[in-house]
This record gives sequence, structure tokens and C-alpha cells, in this order.
Amino acid sequence: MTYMPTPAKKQKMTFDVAAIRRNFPVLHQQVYGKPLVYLDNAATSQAPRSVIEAMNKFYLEYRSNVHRGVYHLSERATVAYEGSRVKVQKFLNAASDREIIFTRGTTEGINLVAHSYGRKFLKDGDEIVISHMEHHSNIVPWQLICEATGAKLRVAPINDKGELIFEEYEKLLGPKTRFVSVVHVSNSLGTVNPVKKIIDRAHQAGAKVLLDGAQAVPHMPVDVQALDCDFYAFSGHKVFGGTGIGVLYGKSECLNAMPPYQGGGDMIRLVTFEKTTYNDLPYKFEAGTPNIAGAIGLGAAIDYLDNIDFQGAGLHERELLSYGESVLSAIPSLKLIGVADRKVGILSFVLENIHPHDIATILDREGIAIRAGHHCTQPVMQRFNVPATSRASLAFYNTKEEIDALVKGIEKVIEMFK
Ligand code: C6P
Repeated sequence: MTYMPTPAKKQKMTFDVAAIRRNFPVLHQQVYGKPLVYLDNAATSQAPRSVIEAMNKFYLEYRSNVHRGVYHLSERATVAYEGSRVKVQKFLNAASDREIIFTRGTTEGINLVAHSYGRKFLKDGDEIVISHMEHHSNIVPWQLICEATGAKLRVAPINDKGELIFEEYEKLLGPKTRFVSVVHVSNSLGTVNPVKKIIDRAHQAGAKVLLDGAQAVPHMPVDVQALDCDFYAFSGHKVFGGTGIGVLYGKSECLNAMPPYQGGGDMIRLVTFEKTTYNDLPYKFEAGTPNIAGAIGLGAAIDYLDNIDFQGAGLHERELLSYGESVLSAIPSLKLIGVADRKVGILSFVLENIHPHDIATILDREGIAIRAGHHCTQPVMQRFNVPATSRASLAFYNTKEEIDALVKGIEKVIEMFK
């Protein structure tokens, strides 16, 4: 499912949203006496029953540490944990499972690269290019590295639709550019960036590239070898897995050249007080007891996505997005923020003279969960000259009826503030 201008053929759609919804226990509840309408999937999506059961099974049947015990439970945990790594490898089409590092989430993945790669390879006068639509977790780690090394942060601008201005991005690339770190899909605008072009151009300039894939993986297949990115980070909880688990993909040549990010158990080969040697990939970057249940849950989430009609899910989401855009933009006092040609299901909006937090609070009483705020993208808010937006973010289990409920809720908000 790629949000390309040419949609997949309609007759191929076998996606059955009612059947899919039955797999997600959380969706079937009342909030304040109203059916829950969950539209905050960009913050955290819901997990299907199979994911919850896989994590429960670990706790109920074989809870133990990985890589350490020679007994049955620990061996079972290790097999499940490492099995998930292979599932992630296939999910991203990475060349090897050694290139898959389990992290706490996207934030930790980006920090790992900024601190480990940055401290070793960046120096005074080098340049790091990001875009104006980055999440704070793809801004602040680089600012910290700039402070530590003297490197400079350059920011590629975006246009009024919320799209990267590619020519301006190209102009920033030069002999000083050492690293490009950009978001694959924007969490506050929904924009899908032309990442292949971005990567190719960065490589021509001799820079390494990291993609923040937090909002991409729930919506489209990602092939890190086809993209040729050097690093790719995402979070489990946005891709229907548990919280506190994420993935950093890195090309092995890059990861091998980098020093460890954290020291501790499992990441070493030999420790003496005089000198420590480090373990091989991926363990060099997984110090301490990992989130074993989280990794197992992520593996189950990938199995789930493998077993549904993901292309049909994409088409369904695409239809929901265009329906949502048309009904919301028909509300006279509403302005959509982020109307890129290539988008995922993110509907960010402002209502004249009504603060986004008031909107979200009133909608909550209608059973509708949306997010209001800056969405950890304050520079995006500054670019559009708004303090915050209200954001409804879609997953494939959402329905047209839920968009209608959102519109009804917004009309009620407008009525209350008249
Ligand atoms: N965006 C949102 O509501 P973590 O917290 O590490 O799982 O993900 C951070 C992150 C990084 N990049 C992008 C593009 C993101 O969207 C997020 C998380 C959530 O939009 C919480 S701020």
C-alpha cells in the first residue's frame, strides 16, 4: 500500500473492515455511554488479540531472560525473541537479521544513531540536513550532537501544502553534508516524503541517511534495500504491537563501524578492568535485558499484517482519507493543515476561534478520541502559524461511520462556541 497518485484497482479489494474490527478488543467499548471512536492511531494504534495473546503467553508460560539461560524456559524465550528479529528483517526486507536492533522505539533508534554515529564521524563544520516537518525526536538528538561536535543543522523548508520543497533540499546538500535525517511520513501533516529521491541525492553528496519511519510502517510496505537508506527507525506501538519496543535497522557496514551506544550486559564479548571487547551485531547495541515480551508482540503484529489484505487495507484507508478530507473541508470555519498530494490518513485541522484542546475535550465526551496539541512538531506549528492543531489519525480498522461521528462532534463543538 503506497499512497501513490494511481490507486490500486477497486475490484482487487477484499478487505472486510467489520471482520478486521473483531480482531481488536479495545475498539468494542462505550466511553461516556457512546461507542468509542478511536482516531488517535498516529499516537498509538490498537493491538489485535493475537498480539496481546502472544505477549500474555510469554508471561504465562515461559517468562525468563534471553541469551543467558541453558534451561527450557530461557531457550524458548530466546527462540521467540530472535524469531521476532527475523520477522522484522523480512518485514523491512533487510539483508540480514544482524541489521535489526531492538530499541524502546523510534526515539531511542534516532538517539542511538545520533550519539553513536554522530560522535564518531561528525566534526566541527560538518552539516546535518533535516526537514521542517520533523518530529522533535528527529531534531533534538541532532541538536545535542551539534553542540557536542560543532556540526551544524540545516533545515529543508516545506511549502504551504506541507510538502518538502525538493529543490531547496537539494541546495542544502554539499561537500560539508555528512548526514541527512528525514521523516518518511509526517505525523502532524500526513505528508509522504519522496524518500527514494531524498536518499539518492544525499548519497550523491556523500551523506548517510536515516529515515524516521514511525508513521510509515503502519501504512505501507517498506523495503530498506530498495530504498537504500543507511538507517530506518520505527516504533512497535504504532504498528499494532506493544509499547516500549521499536526497531533500528542499520546497514551492517555502518553499524559495524559505530561504537556501542550503551554499555552493560549482553553487548560485550570479554570484560576486564583494563579493556572490554564488544559483542557482534546486533547485540553490540542491545545492552541489558531487552523488552522480550514487546519484541515477541511485535513479531505477532508483523504476522498479523502478513495475514490480512494489506493492500486492501491501504485502499480502505485511502478512501477514508479522501472522504474525511471532503466532509471536513465542507465545514466553513475549518481549515485542514497538511494537504500534500501524497498523504496517509492524518486529518490535522484548526477551527476558527476555538482552541484545539477544547475541541478534543468536547469530542472526548462524545466517545471520540483525537489528539490536540503540537504533536511534538512545534516547528510545523510555527510554519503554519498556529499554536496547535486537532488531529484525527486513521488506521485500517476505522470506518466511514466514525468519520461521520467526528463531523457530527465538530458541528456540536461549533454550536457550543457560537
Ligand atoms: N508520534 C504522535 O502522536 P516514539 O515515541 O519513540 O514511539 O515515537 C516518536 C516519533 C518519532 N517520529 C514520528 C514521525 C512520530 O510520529 C513519533 C511519535 C506520536 O504523533 C507521539 S508524539
